[in-house]
Amino acid sequence: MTRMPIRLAAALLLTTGVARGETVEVRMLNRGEQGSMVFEPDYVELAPGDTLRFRVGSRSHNAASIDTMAPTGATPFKGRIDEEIAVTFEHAGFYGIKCSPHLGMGMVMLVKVGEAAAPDGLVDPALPARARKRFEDIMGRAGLDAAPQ
Ligand SMILES: [Cu+2]
Repeated sequence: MTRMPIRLAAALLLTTGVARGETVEVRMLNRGEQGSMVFEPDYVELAPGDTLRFRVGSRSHNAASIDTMAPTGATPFKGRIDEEIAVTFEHAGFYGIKCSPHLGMGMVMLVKVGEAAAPDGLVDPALPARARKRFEDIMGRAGLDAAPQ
């Protein structure tokens, strides 16, 4: 998994020609279709090697891994506030992503990479209530079983 500014990532792709996966853009927003403080889209299915590119839709957000919601071997990442990072996902499984300052307001998203079944207890019970609620909403919309605790 890589973590670098967009401009640098683009430059590397141009110079090395290693682009092999798809890139999906996610916007960090104060308000979106699913309410306030959201990633949009908040659920993405990727193939291993695909990249999420986080764009500033509204200011004062970031994108960071939730380290208790990632497959074994995944590399943690954390963008700075208003930093547009590109993250490539190599390991199949489910990844929780948060906005650090707005986790308590439920600003999270879920990523499925490759062929994977949502594990029991996917949603970390230690997360704030509004973050757990949004994960459950996402899983309901995505047709994934809500993980029983
Ligand atoms: Cu935020």
